[in-house]
Amino acid sequence: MEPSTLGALPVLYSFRRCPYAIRARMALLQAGLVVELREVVLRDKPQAMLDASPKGTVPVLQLPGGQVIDESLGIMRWALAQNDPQEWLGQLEDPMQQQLLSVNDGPFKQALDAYKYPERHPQLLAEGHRTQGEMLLISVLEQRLDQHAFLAGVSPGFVDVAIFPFVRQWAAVDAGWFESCQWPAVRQWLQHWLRSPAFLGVMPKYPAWKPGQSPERFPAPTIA
Ligand SMILES: N[C@@H](CCC(=O)N[C@@H](CS)C(=O)NCC(=O)O)C(=O)O
Repeated sequence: MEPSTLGALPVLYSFRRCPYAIRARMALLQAGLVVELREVVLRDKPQAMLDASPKGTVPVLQLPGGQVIDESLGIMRWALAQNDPQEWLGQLEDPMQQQLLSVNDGPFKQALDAYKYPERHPQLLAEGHRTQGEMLLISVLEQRLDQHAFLAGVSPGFVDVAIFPFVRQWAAVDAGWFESCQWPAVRQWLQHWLRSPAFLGVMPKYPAWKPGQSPERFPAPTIA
């Protein structure tokens, strides 16, 4: 393992706009943890990252002892196992929350990719893929958010952070359509997250990491 030059900090390989990496960083922030952040260029992944996790997806968290966690939900769980100030991990025992996560990460993510890149998924027009996303997840979120401000209940929770970055992408595919769509509670919830310190705190830009460069700390020192 390549030692972190920020002492014994975990190393996070990340990509700023990736929804999986966003939720991992949000959980690290929620847990109050500090890591060395290595911003990855996806078309030119660093060898050190591929050595740690050959499957080549971000985020990847490498702990000082050598353990590697290369699934975003695993990184979220690990972070909150260190420190869980609002007891988010307990929420995962709720089957409804697990169901939301698996729909988001499975069929909804597939519909999202097809909606973003309809030319790669010509079995439907973009609008057809969008309707699939609405039926699979957005309508379910709307129902829930009509009852309380967050998916987890009256306060934000694990599922909110885990799902919001994907809905952010979905809304951005056709922002004009989203602004006038029939999902007002989802729109309000998304607005909350886009303006939240939790999201803004994980979105500062980092230069692409190169071996030997001086290490970058996450959260950025000014907001820690
Ligand atoms: N199941 C993984 C998925 C991560 C993932 O697919 N990340 C994308 C970026 S958003 C990626 O690294 N893709 C590899 C590539 O584009 O080369 C997780 O939850 O961490």
